[in-house]
Amino acid sequence: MKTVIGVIIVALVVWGIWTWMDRDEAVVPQVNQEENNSEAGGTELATREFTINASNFSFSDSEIEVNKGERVRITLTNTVGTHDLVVEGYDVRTQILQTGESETIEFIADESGTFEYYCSIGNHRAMGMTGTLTVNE
Ligand SMILES: [Cu+2]
Repeated sequence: MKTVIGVIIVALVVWGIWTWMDRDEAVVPQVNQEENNSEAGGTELATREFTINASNFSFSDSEIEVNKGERVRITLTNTVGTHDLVVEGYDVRTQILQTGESETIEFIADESGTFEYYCSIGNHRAMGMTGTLTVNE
């Protein structure tokens, strides 16, 4: 009889621990699932690619448009002169490129609105080396 009671007590203790651990675990996967979902959303970001040529004194594309949350990839190729590309309001810029050089910059368009991009060399901006990035809500 003592043995039976002993077995029951052990069984209850094991069940108690198992239940407690199970509850504890049940909370964690839910949190992980939410994190995974948002991560999955992150990897599903559409990427918008633009190839822009810079010359004296203009960009080949003066208007580019994306949707909010998309990844923007801009490849700037400098065909002649010394130029760069700065996206105002997004704190993104290429390095200063010499003739024949190119550089790709990438960022997430996480803010909607209209942003000017321009060449920051000398007075190039004033001479018309500008463009508009539109990020639709
Ligand atoms: Cu320039």
